[in-house]
Amino acid sequence: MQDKSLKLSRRSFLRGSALTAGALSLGLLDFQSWAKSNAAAPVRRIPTICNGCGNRCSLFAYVKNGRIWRIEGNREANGNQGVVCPKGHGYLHDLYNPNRIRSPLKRVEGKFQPISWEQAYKEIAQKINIILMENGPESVFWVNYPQPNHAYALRFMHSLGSPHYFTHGSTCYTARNAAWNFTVGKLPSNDLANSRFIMTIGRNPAGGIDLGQVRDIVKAKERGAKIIVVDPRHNETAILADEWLPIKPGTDLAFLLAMINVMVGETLYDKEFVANNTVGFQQLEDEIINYPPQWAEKICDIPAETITRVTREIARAKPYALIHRGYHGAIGAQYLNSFQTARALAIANSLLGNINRKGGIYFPESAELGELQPTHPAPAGPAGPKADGTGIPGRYPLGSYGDGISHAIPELALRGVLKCGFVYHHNPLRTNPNPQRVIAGYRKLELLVVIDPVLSETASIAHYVLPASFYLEADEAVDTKHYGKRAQVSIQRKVIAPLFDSRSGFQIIGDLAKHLGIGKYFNFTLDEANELRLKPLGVALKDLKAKGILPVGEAWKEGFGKLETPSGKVEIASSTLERLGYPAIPRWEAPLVSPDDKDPHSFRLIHGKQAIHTHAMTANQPYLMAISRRYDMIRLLINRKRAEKIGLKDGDVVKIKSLVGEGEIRVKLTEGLHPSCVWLPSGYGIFSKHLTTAYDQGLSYNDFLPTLFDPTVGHAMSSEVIVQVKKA
Ligand SMILES: Nc1nc2c(c(=O)[nH]1)N[C@H]1C(S)=C(S)[C@@H](COP(=O)(O)OP(=O)(O)OC[C@H]3O[C@@H](n4cnc5c(=O)[nH]c(N)nc54)[C@H](O)[C@@H]3O)O[C@H]1N2
Ligand SMILES: Nc1nc2c(c(=O)[nH]1)N[C@H]1C(S)=C(S)[C@@H](COP(=O)(O)OP(=O)(O)OC[C@H]3O[C@@H](n4cnc5c(=O)[nH]c(N)nc54)[C@H](O)[C@@H]3O)O[C@H]1N2
Ligand code: SF4
Ligand SMILES: [Mo]
Repeated sequence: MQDKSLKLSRRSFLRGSALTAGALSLGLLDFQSWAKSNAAAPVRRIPTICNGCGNRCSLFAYVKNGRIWRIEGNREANGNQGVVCPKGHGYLHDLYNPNRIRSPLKRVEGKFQPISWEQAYKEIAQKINIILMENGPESVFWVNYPQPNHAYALRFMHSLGSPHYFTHGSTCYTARNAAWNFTVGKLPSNDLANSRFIMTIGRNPAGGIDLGQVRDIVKAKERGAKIIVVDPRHNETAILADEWLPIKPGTDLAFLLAMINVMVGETLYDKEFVANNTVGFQQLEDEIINYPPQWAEKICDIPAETITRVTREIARAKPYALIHRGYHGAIGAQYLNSFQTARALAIANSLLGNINRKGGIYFPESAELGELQPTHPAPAGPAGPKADGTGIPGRYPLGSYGDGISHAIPELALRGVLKCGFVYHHNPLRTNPNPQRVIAGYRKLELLVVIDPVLSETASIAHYVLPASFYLEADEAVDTKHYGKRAQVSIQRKVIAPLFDSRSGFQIIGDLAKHLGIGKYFNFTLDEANELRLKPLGVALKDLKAKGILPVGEAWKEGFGKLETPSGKVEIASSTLERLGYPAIPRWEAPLVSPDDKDPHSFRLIHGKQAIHTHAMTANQPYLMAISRRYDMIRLLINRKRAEKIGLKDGDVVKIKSLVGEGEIRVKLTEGLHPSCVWLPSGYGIFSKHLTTAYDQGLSYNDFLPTLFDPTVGHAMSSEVIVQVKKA
């Protein structure tokens, strides 16, 4: 189902969409008749960036008579190398989506009124000034999707004197990042193309799309690499794999500990690498003896002989062998044991001796953008710590201070700590767990300003909504990319004039600053700022504008000197963790909750990306939703045997219920899912009535999740939920 949509060519994708033209009255039909009448018009080609997801692939937009004609991938980009994925093709048409906001909006007695930018800025500034006077700068927060304007958003918050800048990290990746940081000092990449043995654990680049990674996995496969996918679900990447290991969700730590047990017990690890480049191997030897494959089998449901065999196989291919560094599924922010699982994953890689080696886990040469100071002095940083407790001993010492714990914002608002917030390029009412609680928290704010092109769930409850330009309408901040063996710098460019009274994110941040009396920290134009940031990279802005993406920095080199860990080496045992009161070596830790084996209706609810949707952002795109419907993708996956046991047939409607939510959805019976869980695609369940295509289609896993904080990192533990599934 999902694999088919992935294979759709652009032409068949458009043809497929045309079949459902009834639902698309404003889109394709208009476009086709327009295309005919403009066939002879001259074409302009402008390089820019796709904003269909966080990959931000490089592309060329073709424009005719002020309208987007078509897009294609930029071949110079190390990541997408000339390719655009289906959601990129689809999302671009949201430029013309009738649901877009056309001017700033103010909520008056529950209804939105269009107002001018000037009025919006003035009123927002007045209200914030009162809040600042009464509650101090710490009561103001900013939360966003991490994107190229983040440096300016952070500067804005620091100018106000608030530490409360957040990203969505605690619902995505903070456990993974923390684990890699503690082990090797930073987050590495995967040299997939040169690997001879690739294992993915809860990472699905063909569904949670990364175009470069899919291409590189195919390249490796064509050269004879073995590919193993460890996932409770037969995911899209498994289609390329030699073997699928259907693991019981939440138990990857047991699987990895057993792999390490075999590597150590059978001396399959890279002895020279371990001796020269790691600390704590002795401690690992002492601990790992407790976790033989026979022990793990009972927990993770992968036979002991399989664990032993695949460990021997991957070790034979070392150092051209890797376990994917992971992203969201399994180790990002899902389970109580996600941090330890990610630590075990990093340690298993290190034992293969693959750190910063060809075909292994590597550190791309970094290329840092320049600073605005001294030309434009930076504000003094905020005085206090973040109220969410990130980085504070006794609270969330392993949490990322830079990201903060964004799903704690509703709690902090309910406690009266946060009074006023800006939400930019982010939709917490839909992408945070436990929406009732999130709504209660965000509603408690005295002032909520949302910056978005559409009335998302979060925008729908804001006091003011500021219409962000669609990405094709706005020049934005330059950005670096680290895919492949050399860094690149890229830029989002304005391709057409804004269709409505919208503004770029960069402009809105600067405008707000000026109205708030902190304009002295924003006394530069976008071009000036971009030039300063490009300066140390030796790139001229005009060249970047012409090309869209350019290589910068040094090419990658194998091997390493001192790592950014306290010992300068790979920390198999972490003295920092020990000092903070955590085990220096990963130990088995069960997930927080588990389904009741005796209850045939009890399942763990897990989820994942489908290749044609991004988070809760693209379900309002008529072309993409046409594909969802055509391939019947809005369903809950359930293991066939388990389903039959409770009298379910394919296509039946079921009721799912957890402690915090319930909902109804049709099921899809499959052999491709571990029997202990049900799997929900993560791109649906939109409840903003303003998003007319997406509204009330499918469910979101967040509806069923309680508000949880991992006790060390603070991440959302978004698969720690048990649901009852019954025929409706
Ligand atoms: N339901 C659900 N929840 C999830 C996930 C999921 O897949 N489904 N995934 C989890 C993960 S991995 C992540 S990373 C987070 C992501 O969660 P979020 O950070 O909330 O990201 P999106 O859902 O992509 O929402 C982005 C919002 O930005 C708006 N937007 C799009 N383009 C622009 C622009 O150019 N400017 C501005 N100002 N706004 C823009 C969109 O309209 C949308 O409202 O969610 C987590 N939670
Ligand atoms: N199409 C699409 N692509 C995207 C995005 C998107 O929204 N849509 N978002 C981007 C972002 S922000 C992110 S974070 C990445 C996410 O990329 P991934 O981390 O690859 O995405 P997920 O689909 O969340 O999870 C991957 C797999 O983990 C499996 N899984 C769930 N629980 C477990 C478990 O306990 N153990 C194991 N071994 N597997 C488990 C799921 O079945 C799923 O197949 O994708 C990026 N690319
Ligand atoms: S992966 Fe697809 S949606 Fe995401 S940036 Fe690239 S082309 Fe756009
Ligand atoms: Mo993510």
